[in-house]
Amino acid sequence: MSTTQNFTVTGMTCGHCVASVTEEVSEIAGVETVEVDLATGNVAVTSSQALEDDAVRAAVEEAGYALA
Ligand code: 9UX
Repeated sequence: MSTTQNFTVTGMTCGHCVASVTEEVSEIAGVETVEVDLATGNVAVTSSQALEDDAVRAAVEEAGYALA
């Protein structure tokens, strides 16, 4: 059973930003899919377990961006 959680990332302005965030968030344990909407900054993450906000925050910051 997968769960979907949505986060808002600030600072993304191009497709390479999207790729970086997608790559980092995808590495979090349990994550199955990552869908990033560049226009809104929404990041929809499906995972096999609930994600800690701090884990997502760390991944987003590793990519060079921030959680709203
Ligand atoms: Mo695109 Mo994003 O050149 O920080 S990678 S703006």
